[in-house]
Amino acid sequence: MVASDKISLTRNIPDTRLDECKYWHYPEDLPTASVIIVFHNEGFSTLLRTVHSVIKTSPYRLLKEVVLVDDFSDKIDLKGRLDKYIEQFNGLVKLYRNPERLGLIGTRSKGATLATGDVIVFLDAHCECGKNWLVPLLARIRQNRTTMAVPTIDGIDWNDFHYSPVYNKHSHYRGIFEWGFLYKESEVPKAPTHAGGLFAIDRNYFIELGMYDPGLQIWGGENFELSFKIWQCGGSIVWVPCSRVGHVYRNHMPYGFGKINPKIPVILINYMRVVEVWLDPEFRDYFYTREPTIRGYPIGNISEQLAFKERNKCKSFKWYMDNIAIEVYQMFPPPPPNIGWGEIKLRTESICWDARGESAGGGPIGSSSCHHMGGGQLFRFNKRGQIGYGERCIDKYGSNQISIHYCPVDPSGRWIFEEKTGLIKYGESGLCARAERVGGKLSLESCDPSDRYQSFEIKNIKIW
Ligand code: UD2
Ligand code: MN
Repeated sequence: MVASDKISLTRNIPDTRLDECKYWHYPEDLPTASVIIVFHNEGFSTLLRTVHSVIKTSPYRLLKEVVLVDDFSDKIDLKGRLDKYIEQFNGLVKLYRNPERLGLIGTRSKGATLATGDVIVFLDAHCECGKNWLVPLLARIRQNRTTMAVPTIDGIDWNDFHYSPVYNKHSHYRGIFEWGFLYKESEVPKAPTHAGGLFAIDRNYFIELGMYDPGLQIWGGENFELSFKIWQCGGSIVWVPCSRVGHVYRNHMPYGFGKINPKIPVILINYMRVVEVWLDPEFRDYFYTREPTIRGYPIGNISEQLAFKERNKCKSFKWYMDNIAIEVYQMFPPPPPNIGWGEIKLRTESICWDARGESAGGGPIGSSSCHHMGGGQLFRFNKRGQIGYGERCIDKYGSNQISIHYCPVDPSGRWIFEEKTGLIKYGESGLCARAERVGGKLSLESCDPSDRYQSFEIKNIKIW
């Protein structure tokens, strides 16, 4: 915010489009747009720079309104000062306030019902729009009202707000996912999913789709819900290279999740709703193999979503995988079943493998007292010898240490779990994992079935 406050609310940003974008012609009779910006405790200057930039870069006759929806912020400058500030826009900028925290997902759906334009365009409250960004999006929707049009996102630096492209200018990208539903991207044509924040869609079409599943809470997963729903039920998503919008990528969550406090992260509950509604059973299993602790968690009523799918004769997830998200199989092959998951614990003592906050490329991991809460002590051991930790994998480090690595594409590894002795062998190297009783050390030593510090069990944990 300190950096943002020093920069003009109406600054110019670089034109990051491909050269050819400057010469494209678009139809005259385009639908009108309502740009919807939902926010919770955003910086005043960042929010208003977004508003100014939308107005400055959009043709007057196509921008019906800018709809701001305040998701129950408590920052003082977002109250009276904001009301006052937007008076200068003479009604073009409308401000609504939630009487309680709805989360970004519910707030966006609410914004859609308040909007009056033909097309709604969602932006985060910390964006800046590039030259002529709106028109190419509207053109795609004019051509096909069941298309969601996604601008290409540039980066705005969190520290100094400098603006730069994040994608290689001459390549095209699209959004995909891995089996834990972490959002990923790959290079190419039509897009299986979208990052979530910035997109344009026909307003009535969005409402016909039931907007977002109202059971999704606060933040996360709504991009997959909407993507799967659109594709499986006959629509499409395109990434539009000539439409560029900058977004401030933050390295932390700047807000809490309000009053709700479930035993598993809200985002995982959201993912589960999406999985249970939109994935066929075999694909659901891939997700739960990757996120095993949450299987069975109560996710509320999804009958409305299932009825929608039925009513609209939406296609299967297999169809979606085979026809739209085709590269997911290659980039993230389905995970083989786990032979075990949970804490990797000494059989005779309460000492567990512990990632201790290390990440891929970091130092060696160790061991510590078992806390049964997952986190750094949650591992998955798959049928093909791979030990997984979140989206990463565990492998040898140096000559006899163990650390976190990026997983190979092929979901297999060198680990062998010997049920009888509890040895965790590193391939045929003759080395086995050994946790020291004190000192938190975890290393690879010569296998010795009589050494009780080499004898492990993989024990399910229950986090809810
Ligand atoms: C990404 C998306 C974001 C959304 C999110 C959740 C991009 C660039 N961003 O993370 O749009 O899809 O994933 O899946 O694709 N907000 C509220 N109420 C809340 C929380 C947030 O109104 O309870 C607002 C917030 O002020 C912001 C918008 O929602 O304007 C998106 O939140 P974010 O910027 O924290 O999400 P982001 O970019 O990390
Ligand atoms: Mn954002």
